[in-house]
Amino acid sequence: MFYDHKTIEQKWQQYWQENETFKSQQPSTNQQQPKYYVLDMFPYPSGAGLHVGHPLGYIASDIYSRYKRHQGFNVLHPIGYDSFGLPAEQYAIQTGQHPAITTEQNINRYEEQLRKIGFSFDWSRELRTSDSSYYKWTQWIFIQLFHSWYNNTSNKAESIETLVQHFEQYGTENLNAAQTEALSFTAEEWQNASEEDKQDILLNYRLAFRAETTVNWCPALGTVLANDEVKDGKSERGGYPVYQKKMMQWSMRITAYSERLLQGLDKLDWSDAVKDSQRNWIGKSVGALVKFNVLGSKFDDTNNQQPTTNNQIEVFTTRPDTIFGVSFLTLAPEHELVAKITTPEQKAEVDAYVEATSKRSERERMADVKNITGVFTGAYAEHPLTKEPIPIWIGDYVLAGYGTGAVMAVPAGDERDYAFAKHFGLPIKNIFNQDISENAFSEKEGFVLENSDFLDGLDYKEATEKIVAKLEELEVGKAKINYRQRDAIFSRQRYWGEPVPIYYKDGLPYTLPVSALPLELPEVEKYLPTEDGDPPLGNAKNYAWDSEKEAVVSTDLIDNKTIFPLELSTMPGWAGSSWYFLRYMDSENEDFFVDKNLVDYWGQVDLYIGGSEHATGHLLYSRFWNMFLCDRGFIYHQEPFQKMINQGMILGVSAFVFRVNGTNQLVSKNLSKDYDTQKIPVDISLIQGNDELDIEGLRAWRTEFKDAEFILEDGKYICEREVEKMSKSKYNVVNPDDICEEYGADCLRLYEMFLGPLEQSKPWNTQGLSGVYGFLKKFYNLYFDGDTFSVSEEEPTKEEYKVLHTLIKKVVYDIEHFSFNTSVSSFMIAVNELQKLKCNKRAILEPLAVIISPYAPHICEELWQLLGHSTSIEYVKFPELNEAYLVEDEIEYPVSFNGKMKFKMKLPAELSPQEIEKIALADDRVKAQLGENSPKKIIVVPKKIINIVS
Ligand code: ANZ
Repeated sequence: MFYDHKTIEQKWQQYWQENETFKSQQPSTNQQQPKYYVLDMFPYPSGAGLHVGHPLGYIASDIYSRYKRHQGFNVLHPIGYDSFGLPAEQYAIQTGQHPAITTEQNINRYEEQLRKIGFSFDWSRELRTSDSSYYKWTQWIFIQLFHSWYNNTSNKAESIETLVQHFEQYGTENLNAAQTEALSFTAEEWQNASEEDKQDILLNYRLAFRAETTVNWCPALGTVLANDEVKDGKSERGGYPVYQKKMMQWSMRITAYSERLLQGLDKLDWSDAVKDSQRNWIGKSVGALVKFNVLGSKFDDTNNQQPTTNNQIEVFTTRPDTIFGVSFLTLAPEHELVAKITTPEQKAEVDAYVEATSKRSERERMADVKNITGVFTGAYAEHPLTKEPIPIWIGDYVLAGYGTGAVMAVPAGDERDYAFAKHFGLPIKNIFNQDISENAFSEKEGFVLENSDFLDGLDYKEATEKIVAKLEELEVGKAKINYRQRDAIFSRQRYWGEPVPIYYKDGLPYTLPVSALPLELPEVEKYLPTEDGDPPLGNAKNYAWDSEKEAVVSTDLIDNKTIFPLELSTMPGWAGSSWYFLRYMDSENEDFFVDKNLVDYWGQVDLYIGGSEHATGHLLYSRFWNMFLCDRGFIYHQEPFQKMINQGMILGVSAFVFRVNGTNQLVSKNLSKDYDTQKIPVDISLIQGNDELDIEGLRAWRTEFKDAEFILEDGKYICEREVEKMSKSKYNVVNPDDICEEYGADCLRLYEMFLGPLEQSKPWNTQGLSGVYGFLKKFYNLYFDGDTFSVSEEEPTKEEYKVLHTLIKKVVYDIEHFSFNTSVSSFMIAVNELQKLKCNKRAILEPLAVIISPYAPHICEELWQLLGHSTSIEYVKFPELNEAYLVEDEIEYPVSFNGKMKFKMKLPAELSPQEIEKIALADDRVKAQLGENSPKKIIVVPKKIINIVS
């Protein structure tokens, strides 16, 4: 029978849509079905549509979802769109087209493509982060963060009200809070403070707060970028230069959660690679803070060379045990004490150096280990233990934003300090405090660190403890844990993002009332920043807050009495994606972001599939917001994603032609080495078999090739091929629509899985599809006799049952271990064997369709219907393994004579050793081997061997 994939697939896609086959059940109290939540990372709907690399993870999660439905779970398998973002905005800047229109078009295209692949999504829960019904709740979460602080004592976020109560009663006494800077005031001072001062103080503790921060400013994009959006000093999108700039920005106090984000990783079933990159990003360092008093310089009349407590340099060190080896101090050029302590002689040099450093980004400074630069300030500090004077330098290898922005330099223990000391001829001390400049570093053994008397005989840990105790006793230092992770900057100077629900009164931020949400994105004439340098929302005519009417009104009406300016920046890309997994549980709720009962029922995402490139962005921010919402009692799980699998990439096979430099000649691959050429990527649709170029096609593809001359080999133009990331910009994408058209979605699904283990990267090869297509035809035809559908009601043979149950065992194991590629080969083996056995028995073919259906759902639905069923195959119980069918009934024994195997003998499996011995001795072949000899001994190992000693 002809396997008409097109008709079959269209028919079932329509059936699923009309019948809402994959809609998850909302739990009701009398029927508590076990749940399973399978989530894909939702896509940004780009204009380029999907290529075959995109669905890889979706196919895997779809197989798993369908398998879980067969097992009786109420599966939540939703889809939506991360639909705010830069490309739509840039397109809007270029064309004036509203980003909402482009986004809508792209989403429609995505949906069409996704439906064609037959995914079992619950489409009724589809969400879009750019819909105001969704971002209303993103704004609501922002408001909750604004009205919360982090109490280090209770170790969780609390309502800002509890902080205000603390201030009312105790001021800052006994307060242990996550904060921008340490403040100190009494209850009375708080009570007497003005409203503005109070608001200003609270900003120091809010989890969403404003502060002056050094940001990655990208003038070409007109916006601030997150660290993970910057690669090598350039914007990831567009490759524009990025500069460091100080700006007032909204930030999220994610650092309050550093330790919990770190500890939580231990319990997650994620890859080590992703966990490690989060650990590195958080960057926990255990060490100490140590204070060094700056010695009054001789130019300071009041305090000639005496220690002064006015100016103290605090350093963070991970190696307090090396304190006797401190040879100098190095401050970051931006350190606030630099201007105060620099001596007049050194001022010019220091100023010039500070100016020069401001032009370099932190990344550049960190990456540049070869170029050692620095300047002496002319000032000295006193060593807290030895009381000796120590020179104070500035150097750009010390970063202003890490630790305290100052280091105690131990050239005998730290490579950068060593290089700095060598470069400037500074002393190098061992930790006896002896100068060892000449032999501090041995090429062979590295650093030479010896213990002082004080530390004699102590190991590193004991020495560290002893020094820290001493510093604490002298009140010049204390133990300290430092995290590299910084607070997350939350403002973007862009149009196409969530408006921040904030207005400004007397320069201070206030949240809009929740009842006024959503604060809709206003219409603007231009999507560029305003002439005054305000973000694009500054162009909006209607974007002011009337606090009496509680409404957005014309910007002209701002009087700063009752009508106030609104925040003009928007939220970053990660806002909407930090909680979408919660919204799917209750996507249509208009009264709350998610109903408590539903979040209780659906709990966590049980399986999350997506790319590992989100390790330190989305996956960290989502954990942070989730923990926060849990702290505030809105949800019940600390961690959003219990298990995660990161799919590998599908690679494209790019094609290249060689243009002879300075000419319009293209030379074929194997002749190109004789010419001076440039390699140019061309569209892979122009390649025929054996890498031959469709020359006329190329001429038509691009005008630059229209009149090109071709230097051929054997009458052909052969292209170079190279495996690289599949991407539209490399002209190597394969569109899944074409594959669905030619081979069908079932074939695409099976083939993508068949390519190799899910987590590995693998190249795409369209030619491989025909093998899988052949399998589908063979499978389909098991159910037909010629053109007639034909299955028999006869009882299957043991052999047929064995094929079926071997398959059940294998596939269950594979799916449960996410080894989807190996299942596909087992399907092929099983279908081949059943074909050989000419099996058309219902008792085999019905379960066979169920087993294959998670992978190739359309064909299996069709067969299921032909088998006489009137409902979808989706909820049929997955066939159960019966091990009895796998037990061998005959064993093939190797028969050995004096240890040498001579022949094999088939015997029933259940015989006893005595019975085996009897049968063996009566066998003619055994008699012939023995000849005249009589056997001395017969060794029978049941189910293994027979050995005859003569
Ligand atoms: C003395 C010392 C001796 C250090 C030694 C290391 C080895 P992590 O692990 O990254 O936390 N440091 C502190 N603040 C710095 C800053 N703002 N910029 C550059 N370096 C800074 O590293 C902490 C160590 O890096 C600290 O411990 C300090 O040098 C340096 F044998 O202090 B150490």
